[in-house]
Amino acid sequence: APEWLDTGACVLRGHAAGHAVEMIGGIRRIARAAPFRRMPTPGGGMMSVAMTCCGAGGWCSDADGYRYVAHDPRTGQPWPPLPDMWRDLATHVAACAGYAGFVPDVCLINGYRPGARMGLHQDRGERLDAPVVSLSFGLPAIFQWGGLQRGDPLRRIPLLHGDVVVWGGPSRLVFHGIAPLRAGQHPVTGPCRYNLTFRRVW
Ligand code: MD5
Ligand code: FE
Repeated sequence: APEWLDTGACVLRGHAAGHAVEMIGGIRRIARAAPFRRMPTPGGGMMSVAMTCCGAGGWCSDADGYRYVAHDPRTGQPWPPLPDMWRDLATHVAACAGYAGFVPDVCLINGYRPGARMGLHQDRGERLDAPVVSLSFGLPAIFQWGGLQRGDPLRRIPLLHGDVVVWGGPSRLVFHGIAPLRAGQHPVTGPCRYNLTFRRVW
């Protein structure tokens, strides 16, 4: 049953847990073709989260800014394909949250090690008329959920192995982030957390 965070945004607790082993295998296969990398930020810093992508494009950050690109700048190759089973799972969980007909074309894969965090931001480089679907695997994290203004108060929501978050509609542009990951060991992922976000870019 969806747990509503706000209009348009919900958590489906544990909905992806049964797919974890297969999805972690898929992440390892994708990472052999398009390795996880930490990217520079336009502000001159370095992201603590390591990322890779699959599908029609991937998200890149450098001194010039953020954008989606159709080829992996590290290899010059197209990003690995988005597995059909991943696309179907994202379509299914989006429908569970009331977003029928969501078909993602890009999946961003974030790899967190202890201490890695994601600062408060909005995701606005994609189609804003489509929701985003997030799947979490491995170590738990504290998701920071704000409002439409950067200064709005934050709610701290634990995201555990197998949890799914879907947000769209009036919640699509909320500011959000991930607090620094606490060290630990998870039976499926070891010392890491993985987050997959499914998006419609084109
Ligand atoms: C993560 N990822 O767990 C986080 C949060 C990202 C990102 O924020 O952009 O890759 S996943 C839950 C989430 C993601 C994006 C937007 C919203 C929630 N939201 O608007 O609430 O690696
Ligand atoms: Fe985000």
